[in-house]
Amino acid sequence: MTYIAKPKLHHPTLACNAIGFTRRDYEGKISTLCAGCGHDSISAAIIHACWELSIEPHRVAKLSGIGCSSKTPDYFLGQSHGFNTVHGRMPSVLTGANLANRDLIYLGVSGDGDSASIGIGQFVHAIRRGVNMVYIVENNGVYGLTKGQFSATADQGSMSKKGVANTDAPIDLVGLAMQLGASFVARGFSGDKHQLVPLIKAAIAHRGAAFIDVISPCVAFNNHAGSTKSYEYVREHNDAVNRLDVIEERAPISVAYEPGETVEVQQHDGTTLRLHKLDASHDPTDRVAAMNYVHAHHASGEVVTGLLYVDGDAQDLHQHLNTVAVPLNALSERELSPGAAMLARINAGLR
Ligand SMILES: Cc1ncc(C[n+]2csc(CCOP(=O)(O)OP(=O)(O)O)c2C)c(N)n1
Ligand code: SF4
Ligand SMILES: [Mg+2]
Repeated sequence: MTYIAKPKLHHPTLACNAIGFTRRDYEGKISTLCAGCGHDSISAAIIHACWELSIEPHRVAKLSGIGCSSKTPDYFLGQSHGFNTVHGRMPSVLTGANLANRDLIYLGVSGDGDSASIGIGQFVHAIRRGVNMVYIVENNGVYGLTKGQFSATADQGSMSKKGVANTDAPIDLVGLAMQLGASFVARGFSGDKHQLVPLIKAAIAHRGAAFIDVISPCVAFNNHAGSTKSYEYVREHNDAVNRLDVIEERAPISVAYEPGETVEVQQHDGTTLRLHKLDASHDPTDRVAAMNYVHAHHASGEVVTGLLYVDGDAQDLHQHLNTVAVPLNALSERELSPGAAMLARINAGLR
């Protein structure tokens, strides 16, 4: 495969973040996706979010499966760790990497085929275990890479490019994630960067399983009349429940807001999520209400976007397992093998 190298030089006046990096420093290779593919906009949003958070690229591990969506980690964070797994196996590889080195920021990027079909068992267990990660599904309702077959997230009755209607019931990944115990659940739209960038920033700051379903139109196979994952359909049926600001610990918190219009959620790392409610009926800290809200609006043909549910006090897999604070891959041989006397004591305790 040939790659076109990106020029490394950039304009000297490009803004730098707190650690001296420009946005270009968070880019990857040149994308080979179709022009206009929603997935490229999601890559741009990830780059923007990491730059704004001043994340050191070497602290990020990006993992994916197979699909056009799963190719995208090649197109952002070129200085980060990366692993492209077998189709649908990203969640278990990410879980293992996270257990071995808890100090990295884990970013799982997947598609609706990768996560809702072949990888659904993996998706389900990584979410219910509370793996500390940002799990993004770039959801276009089709298997883009293999030429547009319906995926398991395609709405019943939605039409293929050739005019065939999908007869199967859809899997709603945000509803499933909430039911499974994800502690941060959001839905975005690749065409709405203003909403998506803060969602990604908030998900990175969150400890626990953070899931973002991003509707991402496939311009080649699923962007026509009759598709519920097209740019036009989502723009016309989008119900944005809130707008989000992520206020970092070091920034002063201003309090200029009207009571009743804004909810603030503290996260474990000291960041504050400020949610500007557009619809006062949605409370993102009430999981059952959030599930009902999403299902009721889906039934009336609306795509609910925004931060749907968050638990600011969530615990992650390491806390569940009571692992040591030092990353397991940094433990010395002596710590990993405490000797025959200790083994005899452990064995005695099990008799
Ligand atoms: C084990 C295995 N089965 C099937 C395939 C063929 N395959 C490649 S990508 C893909 C679906 C990708 O769909 P999705 O995850 O939605 O990604 P998109 O291309 O739509 O972004 C399939 C079925 C494969 N690569 N490996
Ligand atoms: S086939 Fe669809 S999903 Fe794949 S790159 Fe093209 S537009 Fe994107
Ligand atoms: Mg897809």
